[in-house]
Amino acid sequence: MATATPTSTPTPQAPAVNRLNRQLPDYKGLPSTLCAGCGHDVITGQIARAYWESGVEPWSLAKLSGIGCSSKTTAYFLSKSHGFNAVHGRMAAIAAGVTAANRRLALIGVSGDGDTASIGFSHFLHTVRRNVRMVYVIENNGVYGLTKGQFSATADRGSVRKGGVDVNESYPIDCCALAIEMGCSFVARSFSGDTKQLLQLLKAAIAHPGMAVLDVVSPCITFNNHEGSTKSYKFAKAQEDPLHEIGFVPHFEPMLVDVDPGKTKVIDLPDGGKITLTKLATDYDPANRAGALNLLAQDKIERRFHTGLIYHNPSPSLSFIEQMGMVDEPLATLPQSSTRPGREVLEQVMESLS
Ligand SMILES: Cc1ncc(C[n+]2csc(CCOP(=O)(O)OP(=O)(O)O)c2C)c(N)n1
Ligand code: SF4
Ligand SMILES: [Mg+2]
Repeated sequence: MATATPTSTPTPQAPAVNRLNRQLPDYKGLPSTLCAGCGHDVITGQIARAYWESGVEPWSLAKLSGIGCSSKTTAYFLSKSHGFNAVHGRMAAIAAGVTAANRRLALIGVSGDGDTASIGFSHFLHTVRRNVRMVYVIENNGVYGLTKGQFSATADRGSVRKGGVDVNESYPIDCCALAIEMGCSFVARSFSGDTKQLLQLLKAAIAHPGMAVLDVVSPCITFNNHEGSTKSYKFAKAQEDPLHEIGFVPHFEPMLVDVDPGKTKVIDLPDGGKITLTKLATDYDPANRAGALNLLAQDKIERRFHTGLIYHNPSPSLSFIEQMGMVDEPLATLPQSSTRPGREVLEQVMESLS
């Protein structure tokens, strides 16, 4: 005789929430219109998760971008945040304006290797050297994906275009090396196929009190995923060499892991958060600026591809708005008496200049 197995109704699990009692879907955006399998979509998912885990209020954030498949992605995360989609290559300049107008907004900019290293290159460099406080993500696929796969300025010398005919003869621009040269205090490289590392780097970048540049190799599966490309998924997967295993503990969470000082270096951040770097094959010190530049130069020669926190200065220089002496209040909330000084004030200024 068959016996009935007792069944019970499973207890519904409460959805996971962050410290603001918000769920992960609160940090998502519109459905992506990119090609299925595009590396950029993976980065979008990690950006949403990083802000969720960091407990940032969506309305306290502004998302900025330029033009390109990568620049479209700001529509696909944090739909409750502010957003500005600039013309091609001008995202960095807009970011400087946004932070000057309202320093209380946190900023994330998403750009492509074309948007940043070609048409927007001077804006990128000056924004780095002015230390505009923002997370600046470069979704680096070595091509102009949106306009059908021309080589970008980050394409390695000798890379072959889809179809196997065109070979890139120009030297590549390394946005990480240039960012270090321009005084950036947080420079990281990652790969869209390494989601665990990318998430930790994004969270550390969000907590960083200065400009944080993240160059993420993000394969364009439609135009740059073939033999002869050094930004294909297969090449990146084989060549990715993490410098360390990175962890991040935000200021509002206790540090629960036991740290072996021989293996793990803990970096204390000004807000109380911590970055942990656990040694892998070799010792790497991201505080050594010359060492970081040397690593990147060697990578270029040897066609290697190191990922992780490449350079970090725990005491960044004054940010752009601090250098400018901007007031704390958003400019739009200031009274006319502050924004339109009268004739006497202008006369005093002229007098002081004579
Ligand atoms: C002023 C201007 N010049 C050229 C273009 C054409 N254009 C659109 S996107 C793009 C390059 C995009 O490449 P990238 O920034 O690497 O983004 P991806 O599509 O690869 O993610 C170019 C040249 C444009 N939109 N505006
Ligand atoms: S063309 Fe390339 S970069 Fe653009 S969405 Fe498709 S796979 Fe992504
Ligand atoms: Mg590109």
